Amino acid sequence: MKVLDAKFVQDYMRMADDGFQMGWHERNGGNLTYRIKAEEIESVKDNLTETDNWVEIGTEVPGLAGEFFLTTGSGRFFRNVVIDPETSIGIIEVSADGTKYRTLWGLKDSKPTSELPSHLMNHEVKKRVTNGKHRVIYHAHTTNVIALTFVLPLNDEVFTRELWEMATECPVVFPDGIGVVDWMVPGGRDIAVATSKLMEKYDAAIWAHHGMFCSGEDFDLTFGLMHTIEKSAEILVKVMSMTNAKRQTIEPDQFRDLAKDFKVTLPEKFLYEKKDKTFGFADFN
Ligand code: 2HA
Ligand code: ZN
Repeated sequence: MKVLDAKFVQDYMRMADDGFQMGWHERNGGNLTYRIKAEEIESVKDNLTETDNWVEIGTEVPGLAGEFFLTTGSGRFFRNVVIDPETSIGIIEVSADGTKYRTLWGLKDSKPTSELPSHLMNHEVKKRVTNGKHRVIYHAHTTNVIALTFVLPLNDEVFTRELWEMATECPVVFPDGIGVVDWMVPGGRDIAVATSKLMEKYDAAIWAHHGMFCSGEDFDLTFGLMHTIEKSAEILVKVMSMTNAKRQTIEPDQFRDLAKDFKVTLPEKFLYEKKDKTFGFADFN
């Protein structure tokens, strides 16, 4: 089968375009990687080109040795993924020692995303902690989440709790919470290590003043997670624009009731008693 006819490639391109339509991918902002299933790579193997051009990843991911990924290209625009896929995206293979990759299809005049170390280290953690279920890592420049990183204390408890409070579905969609990484230089191993540590316990991590990383089983769930969190952040931005204190909100015991009915476990560290009705300001600084 031609690579572009494969369903996983079609689904990937649709998600990339959806992200662009949401306004999360200005210029070359954001990146998307998918860990390809054995039967999927088999279905397109006649259209892959093997070379000996192995390139350093910039970190080690032995847990992904021999895995194949569909990835956006460095400097490429999400806006162009559906228009010019062979230039904008490509298929890579990770070497047997997990330190290098080679390109097998696409990425014409390009290379994989500049955030490849973060993507692959996140994939390695998620593959391990979900027994291979998670396959998608998505990085987007979500406007409202970024805005919040200028005003909320940069910690997991405040971001999780405040975003949970903004929409009843949130604790059901991301019951484990959200992690936050302080501002760091993007593209390198340090930010990859910090993010992948958070991915041990969360499916979403916020990069202060930059954007968000989400992990999921498939394109729908991963896009849906990004969308839900960013929507909640939009509501929070609107509320904070109207007032410096909530008049009413969802209270800790109400979250506990919700958890029971929806059969999710909500860690108690996010259900702290607040000192006042501000946005975590009085509880954390
Ligand atoms: O260039 O979003 O973080 C794409 C990015 C870097
Ligand atoms: Zn980015």
